[in-house]
Amino acid sequence: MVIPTYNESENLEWIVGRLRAAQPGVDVMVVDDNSPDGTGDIADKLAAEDDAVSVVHRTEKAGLGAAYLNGFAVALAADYDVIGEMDADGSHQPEQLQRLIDALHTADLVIGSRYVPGGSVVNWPVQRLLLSRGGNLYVRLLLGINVKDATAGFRLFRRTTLEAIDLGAVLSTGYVFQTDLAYRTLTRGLRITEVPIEFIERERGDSKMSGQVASESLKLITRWGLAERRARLRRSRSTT
Ligand SMILES: Nc1nc2c(ncn2[C@@H]2O[C@H](COP(=O)(O)OP(=O)(O)OP(=O)(O)O)[C@@H](O)[C@H]2O)c(=O)[nH]1
Ligand SMILES: [Mg+2]
Repeated sequence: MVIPTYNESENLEWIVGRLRAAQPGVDVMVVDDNSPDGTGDIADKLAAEDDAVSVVHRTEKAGLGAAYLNGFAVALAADYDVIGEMDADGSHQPEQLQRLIDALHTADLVIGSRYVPGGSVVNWPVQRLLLSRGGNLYVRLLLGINVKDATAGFRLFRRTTLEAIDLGAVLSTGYVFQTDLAYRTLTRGLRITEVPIEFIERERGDSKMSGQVASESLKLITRWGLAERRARLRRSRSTT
C-alpha cells in the first residue's frame, strides 16, 4: 500500500499501525513530500522498526498524483503484483482493506467506494458532500464512464493494470489523478469493481484539498470529455 503524506505527523504512526495490524502480509510505502512538520522522520522511524515499511522522500510538495507516480514506479521495480493507494488521515480504514483484496480476484482495479449501496461518508459538511457528488456526476456525464466514485483514493491495482495504462503519459499531478487513472483503466478495456466503504472525515491535521485542486479537476475533466466527444464524432463520420 502506497501512502502519500504531507504534514501528517499526527496521523502517520496511527494509520500505519492499524494497517500492519489489520493486514500483516501487506507492505507499506510512505511517500513524503518533505513535510515541514517532521512526517518524514516519523516514517523513517517506522521503517527502521519494521521491515515491511519503507519510505520514499521527495524534495518538495508536488501534488498527490506526482507522489503516487513516484511510489508506483518504486513498487513496480520491486516486483509487487498488487499495488494500492490509501490516505494517511484515517479516512480510509485499514480494517476494510480486505473487502478490496477479495474483489481484486475478478477485477483489474478495485475502488473503495462511498457512493455504491452500502458505502457511506461520516462527518462531512453538506457542502463537501455536494462538491464530491457533483464532481462525480460531472465525471460520469462528461467521460461517459459508469463509476460511482471515480475520485476516490482507496484502491488496489493489479500490476498488469498499472503497466497497461501508460503511467509515463499521466500529467495530472493533483487529485484529478484518481479520475485520470480510472478513465485510463476503462479505456484500455480493463475491469473496475467498486466495493462499499465507510469514509470517515479526518479528525487531525489539515486538509490539502483546495480551490486550485478543484479547478484543475474541472478543467481537465472538461478537456478529456470534449476530446472523447470529438473522437466519437470523427469515428461516426468516417463510418458513414
Ligand atoms: N506526498 C504528498 N501527499 C499529499 C499531497 N497532497 C495530499 N497528500 C496526501 O494525500 C492524502 C489525501 O489528502 P487530504 O488532505 O486528506 O485530502 P482529502 O482527503 O481530499 O481532504 P480531507 O477530506 O479534507 O482530508 C493524505 O494522506 C495527504 O497527506 C502532496 O502534494 N504530496
Ligand atoms: Mg483526507
